[in-house]
Amino acid sequence: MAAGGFLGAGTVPDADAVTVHWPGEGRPDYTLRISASAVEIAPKRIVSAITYNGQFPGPLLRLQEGREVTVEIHNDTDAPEQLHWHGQKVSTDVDGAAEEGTPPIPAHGVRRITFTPRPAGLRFYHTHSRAGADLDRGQYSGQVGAVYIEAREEPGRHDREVFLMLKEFAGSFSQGGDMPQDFLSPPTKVRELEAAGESAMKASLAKGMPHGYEVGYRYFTINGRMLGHGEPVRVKKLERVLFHVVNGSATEIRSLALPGHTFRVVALDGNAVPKPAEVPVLWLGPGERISAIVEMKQPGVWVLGDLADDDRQHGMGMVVEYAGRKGKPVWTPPKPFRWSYQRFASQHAAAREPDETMEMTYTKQNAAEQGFNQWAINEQVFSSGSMAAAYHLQEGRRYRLRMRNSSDDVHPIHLHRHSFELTKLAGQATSGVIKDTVMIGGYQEAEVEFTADNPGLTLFHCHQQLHMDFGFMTLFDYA
Ligand SMILES: [Cu+2]
Repeated sequence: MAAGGFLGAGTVPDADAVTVHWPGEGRPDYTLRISASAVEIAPKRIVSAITYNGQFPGPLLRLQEGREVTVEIHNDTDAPEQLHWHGQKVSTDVDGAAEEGTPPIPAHGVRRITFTPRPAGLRFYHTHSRAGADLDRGQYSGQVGAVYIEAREEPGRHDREVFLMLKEFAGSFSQGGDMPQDFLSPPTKVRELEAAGESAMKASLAKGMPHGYEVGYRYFTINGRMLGHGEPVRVKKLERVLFHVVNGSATEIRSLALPGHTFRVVALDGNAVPKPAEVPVLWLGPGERISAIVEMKQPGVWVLGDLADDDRQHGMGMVVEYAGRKGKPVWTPPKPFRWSYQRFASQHAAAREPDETMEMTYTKQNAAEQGFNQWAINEQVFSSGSMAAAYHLQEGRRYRLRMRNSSDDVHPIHLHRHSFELTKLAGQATSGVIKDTVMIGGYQEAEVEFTADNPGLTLFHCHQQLHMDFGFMTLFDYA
């Protein structure tokens, strides 16, 4: 495998540093080992988590588009595991979702898979196990790592790359939470969805139900280190740094700002956007990725951090230090700013009308399942006991998903093994932005379109672990 590019401050360790196997002779290209490990997130502050190769984040896998790789996955834990290749167009046998029929990596066992990485860009890998009420399982654990698939020709208008993995540790349950819900643009809500959602919530509370459980965290990290406790990103004036940001959180929406600087967003979920644009703040739901170039033109020592003061003060940030500059890292909050995918979209209308439109309404039943909110798509609560596909695809046809969110929560909606195009957000038509995970705002509508080009069972779910674990999931199959 090619050596993995710049390996400096703030970057995720490259897999080559930890892999003992090399291609050829039937040896895998990469070996990943799932095991319980100690992660030192700050000096003498150690959390225990299930990780890949004893480290957090897992090793950065740099793959080449179209060049087959073999990965051997060992599971040293007591429970079967699934390793999902998020954002890649792979087969169900490899994808890493029990619901699609991917064989598990058995407890204390091993599984070897071979696949052809595609499409190019920033992807990631993570566990796809259900956690339910167990905050040591699923993506609450440390099973997250970045994948970068190099295109045959990489555009090289930056000086270097820095990978950032955003992740919380030490979760606990609370009733009600403080998740940001009001940062998406356009803000237009659908009155009918709001009325239905609010009256369902009122009825539940009137019956004496408490609010459903949410998860809060004690520690916040970027690349496994709390703010101030990792190596700073060391930069030089006028350097152009390409940040590859992955929201590896199980449940949290994250924001990032760097005082005095702007982010030129060049790719969303690893896919180049039609219209790169500069923004002061990045927002990412669980599972989303952003690639953005920052031109370093404000010498100083800065905090690259989350807008939420409490989360940043508990670690969600990283120091950016210019050469020759010393002192306490500076944070200043950016001016109010709303996140809009359309900012990076094409000016042209969609090129092709879909062959079929599928309707979906998302509803929440407050605290309905042992104190957890229960989620439904068109009134169907997914459970792994009833796994028949609810939606049927025909290869080659193009589908529109019309999604209506009848809850006040923002949902990062994820489609496996396919990419989709954003075509309408909160009533506004858009085109050209290709993603695999999209946030739909509270009481909002969104439409995405995709071509059925990868036969086999295809999982679709909200990427918020509490939501997917308590019903917010469905399956597509191919006729
Ligand atoms: Cu959700």
